[in-house]
Amino acid sequence: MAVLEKLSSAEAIALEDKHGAHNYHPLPVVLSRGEGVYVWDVEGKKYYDFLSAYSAVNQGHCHPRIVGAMMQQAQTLTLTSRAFYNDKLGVYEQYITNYFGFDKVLPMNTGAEAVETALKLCRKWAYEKKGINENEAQIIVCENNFHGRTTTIISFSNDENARKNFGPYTAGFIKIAYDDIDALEKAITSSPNIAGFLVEPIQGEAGVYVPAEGYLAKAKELCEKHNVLFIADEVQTGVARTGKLLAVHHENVQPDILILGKALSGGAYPVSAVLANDSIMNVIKPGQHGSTFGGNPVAAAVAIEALEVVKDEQLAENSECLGKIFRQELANYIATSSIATLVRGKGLLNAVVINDAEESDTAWNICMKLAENGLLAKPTHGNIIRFAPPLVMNEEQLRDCISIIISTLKQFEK
Ligand code: IF1
Repeated sequence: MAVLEKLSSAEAIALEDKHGAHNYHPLPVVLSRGEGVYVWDVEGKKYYDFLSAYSAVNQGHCHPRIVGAMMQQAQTLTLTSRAFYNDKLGVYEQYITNYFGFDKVLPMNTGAEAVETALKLCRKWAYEKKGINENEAQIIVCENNFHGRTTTIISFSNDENARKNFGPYTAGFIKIAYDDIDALEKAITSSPNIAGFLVEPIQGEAGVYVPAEGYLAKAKELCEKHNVLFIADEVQTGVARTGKLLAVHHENVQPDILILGKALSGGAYPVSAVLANDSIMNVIKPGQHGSTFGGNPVAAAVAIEALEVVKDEQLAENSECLGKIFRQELANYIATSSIATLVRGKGLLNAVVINDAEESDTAWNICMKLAENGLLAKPTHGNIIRFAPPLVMNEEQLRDCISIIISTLKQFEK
């Protein structure tokens, strides 16, 4: 078989099974093309994409402006490393810092790398600015967090699957309940060694858990009062996904450190970033942190275009508006449903809770049926389905999707 010959779904799956590490359990759908809110499998079946590569493809698949920027830069200069300057990075740095309102950015590639960067930045700030004794800084994190897959990040995960047998673990983290402001106050005041509070404004992997209104604003206030850095992981919630440019904007919060990834490139290229003001970012000096690919000219060109698209196409406003319709329509259905119990979320980051045990395979079976009916979504836990389409969807498409979702759920009513 020629390497580039067209494969059937079964052949593609068999190849991954035989030659790839088994670190994922995908739905058995093999995609070969994407455009806007749609993807097509190798047999030509068309689907609505309701995962958007975990919110990386907010701007829609293969957005022509983003692909255009990428192609143009790829033909001109792809990588210099940071050993030399390039003519795109500074332009991008100016653009993104103005866009999000920070003095400086540190460019990386993946979400996990950006989280690592934020943790290192926070620790260094704690020793050099806050005056914590070396090696004693503590960072507060939340139960059921998801921040990535590195050894340090999984050290403060409480997902056994993500953690077990990957030890020894990195020290220096205190875990508290999410959405519990009293727990945060207690932890912050428990020791003079608290350097930062790392939080997802909405917990994605935990099942699109939206904290109580006011939680983020109060958390920021507590951090300010005790000279602790408020670090927002907006890798998943950022870049218009929740109906605002950033999820923290729902509560008018400006984090001390902002972590972005995924949709920063519209899913075209791995681009992540850590943003902070000078008083924090300037603790990092030459040689103290970096990455071969971080801030490369393709990433810079792609990210500028991806952020421009978000503004020009008013994706935050669209996400806010369509999200309300989605939750309203689903809630109406759920009121009389025995299979679905709850819809929650913000903007176009939503989840439907299925009336079954967390360890059940009901959500998986529903997602298999949704795929059959032309809509791709993925369970998070056995009884929660995440619904996160590209933000370039229009109302007619959304209503079409809602009817697919409801008619599919109806097939599972007892
Ligand atoms: C996978 C979840 C989503 C993230 C937040 C950092 C990262 C992520 C808030 C790391 C990544 C991904 C990774 C993906 C599954 C996915 C995910 F279900 F696990 F939670 F999106 F919902 N911070 N989230 O959500 O970014 O290093 O991956 O670029 O396959 O592991 P990354």
